[in-house]
Amino acid sequence: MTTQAPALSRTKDWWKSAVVYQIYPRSFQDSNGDGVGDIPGVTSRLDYLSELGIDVIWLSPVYRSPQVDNGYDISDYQDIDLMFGTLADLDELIAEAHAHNIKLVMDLVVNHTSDQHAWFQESRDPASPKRNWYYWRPARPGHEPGTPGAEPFTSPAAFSPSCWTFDPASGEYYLGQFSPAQPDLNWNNEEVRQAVYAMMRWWVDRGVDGFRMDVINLIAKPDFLASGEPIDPDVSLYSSSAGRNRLDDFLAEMNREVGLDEHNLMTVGEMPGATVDMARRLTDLDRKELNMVFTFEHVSLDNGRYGKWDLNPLALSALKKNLAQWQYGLADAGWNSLYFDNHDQPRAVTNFGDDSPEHRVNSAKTLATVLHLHKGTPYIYQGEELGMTNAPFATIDEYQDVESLNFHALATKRGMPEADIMRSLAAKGRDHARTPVQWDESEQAGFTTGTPWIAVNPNKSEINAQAAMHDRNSVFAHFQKLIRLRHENEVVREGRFELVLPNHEQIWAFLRVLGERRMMVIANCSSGSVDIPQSRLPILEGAELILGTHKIDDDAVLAPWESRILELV
Ligand code: TEU
Repeated sequence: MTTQAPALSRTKDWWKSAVVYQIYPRSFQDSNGDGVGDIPGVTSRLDYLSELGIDVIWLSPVYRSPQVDNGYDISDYQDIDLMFGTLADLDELIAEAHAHNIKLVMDLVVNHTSDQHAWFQESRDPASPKRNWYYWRPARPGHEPGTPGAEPFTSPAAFSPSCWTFDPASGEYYLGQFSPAQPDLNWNNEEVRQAVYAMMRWWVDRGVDGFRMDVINLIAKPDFLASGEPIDPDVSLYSSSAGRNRLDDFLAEMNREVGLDEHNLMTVGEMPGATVDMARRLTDLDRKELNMVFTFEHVSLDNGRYGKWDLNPLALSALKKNLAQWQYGLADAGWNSLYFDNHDQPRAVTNFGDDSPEHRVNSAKTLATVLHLHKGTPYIYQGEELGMTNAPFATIDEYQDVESLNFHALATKRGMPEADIMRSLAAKGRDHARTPVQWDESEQAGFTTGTPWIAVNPNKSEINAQAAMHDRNSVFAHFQKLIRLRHENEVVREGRFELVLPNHEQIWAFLRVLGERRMMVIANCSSGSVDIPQSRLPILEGAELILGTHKIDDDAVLAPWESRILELV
């Protein structure tokens, strides 16, 4: 028997005033000394999260998994991986979180399963009724199955050279857009959809408050795949959008069948490639599909033509205009999610700020100020509230992530110099977000009594939660104030957004307007001081300072990484 978690009341649109905190469990807190974070570890830190003031936890996957992609390869959706604990531990987490007035949102990874999932194992038999639960295709005509170049067509996967993997037992290939250990489910098959909805209802009954949906736009495949017709070997997975419009049908059906809207559950769809128009449509509440979308646009602005590893400089004007475009696009219908950081991204303070000892604290605070004063639902990624930085990994042995290792192997094969590969990894590797949360200055930063699965960042001596909680000027203290401000101030929640000084390359400034009330954020996103171009701004005289990062010496000048939130009169 399991203990049912007491439900927290969920009013309509409650998530519009909420701040979400993402937990990547394997790196959050270990409770049993095996070096891997776990669910009891999360439960033990709920007081800390209450102190921070967040409303919702989004828990990255804790389901049964071979851990090829750290849990984003699920072999059983209705059980917990032993490394993270048990279902009883999860029930306790839900109950305890609710007792702390914190809701809990599960990660839903249903574009693909693990290749170890029972569904896929059955599907490998061509005679199985589950054969059509995945995408199985014969070799390219005229080619010997399993030989180089015999894949049905050529498209790379995110974490391996090809999205097709040959299965010798049945002589055919299966599709996996991430790694061969993550075969894509066939959403055109009604049985697949109903199995997923049943699983989601089971979690809703267990007391969870919503779902973060992994790469959910990818469930809608182009027609040439969906139809089962012979495939033109010259197509690429991304060459056709026909058929992808079934996404709306799938999401509306899921909403109805699981009762997402009916139970006021929170939903956020992660969508690589989503545009503003698409997000507005999918998050228009009248359509009853999703509440929010995670866009990739603002975190891809510095991608070169070969993708994320191809490093390019990022202009502040490009970043703020991109966020503004989403603010304008979703002003009247739909809703934004706001993030700089997650488990796939480099640390925000390193990527967008200045993580040198001189500027780290102020740049972490100012980035947070800017993000949290936009309209939408802000997401904090574990450690962001401490201003944690990228790791100083210098050799490939220190990296663990399947994406990084695949990039290293491919780039080495193509002849890219090791130093260049390491520079890309140092800037963009996903492991930077995955080093253990720094709780204190002890050897393993209070994360584990054992050997951590990935090295602790040595800067835990300066950057840790214990120190931050005793420092009134810490990044943590600033996040507390920003969260409180959102809870208490309706202009922050509801105000219309307006970007000012769009082309300024140091200052990020914008207005939030609600009725007669006007707030202005003015932030120096550079490591040098800058004059405020007063003549090009609304009148600041007499404005009340709601929250600032610095003691103000000169009204007309912003210190490096100084930001001010003002209420205009
Ligand atoms: O990420 C989707 C996604 O597009 C990323 O994998 C992205 O391609 C990559 O991180 C950018 O370099 C989601 C999860 O957030 C990620 O952790 C998983 O690995 C992935 O899906 C597969 O489930």
